[in-house]
Amino acid sequence: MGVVNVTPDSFSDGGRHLGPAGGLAHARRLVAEGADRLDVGGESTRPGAAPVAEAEEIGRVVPLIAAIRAESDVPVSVDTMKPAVARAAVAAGATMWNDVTALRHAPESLDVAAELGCEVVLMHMQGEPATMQAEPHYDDVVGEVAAFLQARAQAALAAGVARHKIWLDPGVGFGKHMVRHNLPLLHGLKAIVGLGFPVLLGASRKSFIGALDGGGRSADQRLGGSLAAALWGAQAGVAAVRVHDVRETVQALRVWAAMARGGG
Ligand code: HH2
Repeated sequence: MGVVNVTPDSFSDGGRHLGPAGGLAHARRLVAEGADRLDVGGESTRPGAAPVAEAEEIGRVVPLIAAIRAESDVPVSVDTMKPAVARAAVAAGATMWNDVTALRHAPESLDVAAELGCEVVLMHMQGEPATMQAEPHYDDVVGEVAAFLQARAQAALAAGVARHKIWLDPGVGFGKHMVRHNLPLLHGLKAIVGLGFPVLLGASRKSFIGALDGGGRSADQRLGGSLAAALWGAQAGVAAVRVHDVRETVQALRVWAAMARGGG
């Protein structure tokens, strides 16, 4: 899954692909590089990011999704916590709602997801984006994330979301200490895969990679660590990885898969 952020302030690529034209050029590039899906986002979730009004967010993502849809069959997800944005994105051709709040942001989120009939990504986050990195606390990070995701999947099923439309995501970096929480969570990823839903892993360019590499690496200097995390995810059985560097990730996964098969 290639990331297309049409935001001025995303932590890894904010401001680089602004406007439908910039976003479309980036989307085309990611598809040419081998992305099987695109994730279009119009609001940054990084701590301290400015909130975006609903109409503004729709104005950022909908024209881009429509433009991608007009020229490509690549499945598109919309990265939003707002049901109205998800609704507009699905009307424009998105087939997946990627929600970092696991359909908890608005009271109607679960019902809207069921009504839209799209795939949903239910991601774990402790706290709210603005403050989530202040003091995250877990007694057992893998167990707590797994229990949360299991409960959100049950809530989605109870609201009428079809079982085969549900994806889970452990939410690397969302209300988790860079090393103390993200590393045990990644180490225990198989427990999340074992819940029986496809898992999406988003570790690309995240801060724990910089922390493990001496602390001084900016987001676009974290490719090596991002590839290591993608391969770790593949080995643990995740169904997709959400990445910024598609070409390099596709190559790494192809080589890993060939070695895993033992040839061919
Ligand atoms: N990470 C980010 C955003 N959305 N969605 C899922 N399902 N999983 C993730 O790990 C995830 C996500 C953060 O990355 P990015 O989009 O590059 O930054 P920002 O939120 O600042 O736009």
